[in-house]
Amino acid sequence: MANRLPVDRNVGADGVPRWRRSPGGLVSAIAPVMRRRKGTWIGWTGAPDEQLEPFEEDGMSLHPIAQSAQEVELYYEGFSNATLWPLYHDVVATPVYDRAMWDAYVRVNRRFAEAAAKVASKNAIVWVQDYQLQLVPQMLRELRPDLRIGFFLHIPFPPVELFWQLPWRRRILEGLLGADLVGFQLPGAAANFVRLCRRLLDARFSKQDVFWDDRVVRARAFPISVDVGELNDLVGREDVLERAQEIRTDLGDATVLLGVDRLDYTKGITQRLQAFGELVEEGHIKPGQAVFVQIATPSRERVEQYQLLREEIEQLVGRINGEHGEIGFPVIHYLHSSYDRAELAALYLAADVMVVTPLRDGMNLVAKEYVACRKDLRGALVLSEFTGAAAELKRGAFQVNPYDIDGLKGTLMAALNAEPAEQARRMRVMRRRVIEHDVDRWAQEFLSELENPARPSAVEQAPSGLES
Ligand code: GDG
Repeated sequence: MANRLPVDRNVGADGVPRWRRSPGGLVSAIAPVMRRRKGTWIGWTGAPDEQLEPFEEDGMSLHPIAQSAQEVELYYEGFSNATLWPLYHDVVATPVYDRAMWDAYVRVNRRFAEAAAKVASKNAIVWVQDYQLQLVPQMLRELRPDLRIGFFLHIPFPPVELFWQLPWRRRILEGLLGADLVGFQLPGAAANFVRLCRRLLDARFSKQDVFWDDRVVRARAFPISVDVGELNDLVGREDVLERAQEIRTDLGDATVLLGVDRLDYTKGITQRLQAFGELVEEGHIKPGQAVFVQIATPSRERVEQYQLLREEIEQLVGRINGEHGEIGFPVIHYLHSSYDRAELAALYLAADVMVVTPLRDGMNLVAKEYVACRKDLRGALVLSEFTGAAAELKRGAFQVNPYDIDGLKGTLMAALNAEPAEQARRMRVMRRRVIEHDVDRWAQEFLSELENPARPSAVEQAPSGLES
């Protein structure tokens, strides 16, 4: 179960609507797993006021959930993306706390829970995804105590001090505690969750287990990853290799720095463009010698903070190009558009430096995709310390604090100047990690922990290891 189904409807040039896989980390990660396990995906189609029958698409069985236009505004754009999203990302934007938004969140979560209660067979496994559906585990357990329920949070889970702001903090925690297993990207997030259960609900706990309602709720870290096989196939394709070459030629054979992000204020796009702009302004980078390609995939376009961010970034790009570009040589190529996977793979292959500078990010799959695509061992990854991916890739990436613009400039230059041997050494370390821990392994580990808890009965261990 996820807020969105993994497909978007697009109207083709012939006027015929077609489904197309939607962008975003969650879909990239879960779609291959669902296809292989032949499960049913419960989610919203993306269009308001639309009630569709279940259908098959892209090798998956899809079960649509309706949302009214007002629910989209209050539950999705509102509570999910104007309240929880900024709150869980270190409050990098100010969260909105609004009671009507909360009411809609409860209503839509209940609808999802009721749909799953109807669709799931006896003793089925239900895997609930992400911050939009945090109340579903508890609601579903009340309706169907026979189910085994897992929850995975794709974004960071905040520390006690920040979570405490949320007027409905208890309800969210109780919602999550309906699951048997609550998964996070990093151990620190799981620890934040357990600490909150203790502080807010006075729950008993032992290490990463919370004792609640005569059950054990396990909190664990499962760092998500990418479909290495799919990317490997893509970068082995002749047309993708040719396209990568074509991109480089179109960019005047300049050194290519690349950013690929949903247009989101957590991604640190402004900071990286500012740093690059200053390097050009100070003459460290000459127009024509290096170009920055920034793909900014449209996202949450009706949420005000996203509209403001878009204006800010477009002004910045316009200013930098206006001041430093030359005819035929803009210094930044900014593309506010969505691309298919083959084009993304070609871009990754064309990039000398991949620039990933979020202010906070649960994991960041773009960083791992870049690594997975570079079997030629070329290219350098500049990676923010505030991504989940940094925990795994720190030995090979050029790590950076994106708030430190001077540091970012220095790191960009170091990455640009890295010798091929150093690039290869760093890339090899990162590739080993990503190849060994791909998305299949992530899903396997989560699902087998859900199906067969690794430890014997945690309840029996509770008295000895109990902390209060
Ligand atoms: C959330 C968490 C966590 C991007 N543009 C296009 C496109 N993409 C794909 C990328 C990548 C995915 O979208 C973006 O994933 P990220 O992980 O970088 O970021 P979020 O969307 O914020 O994802 C994040 C993730 O969930 C998984 O748990 O890592 O921390 O915030 O796969 O390639 N895909 C296509 N066209 C595009 O234009 N097809």
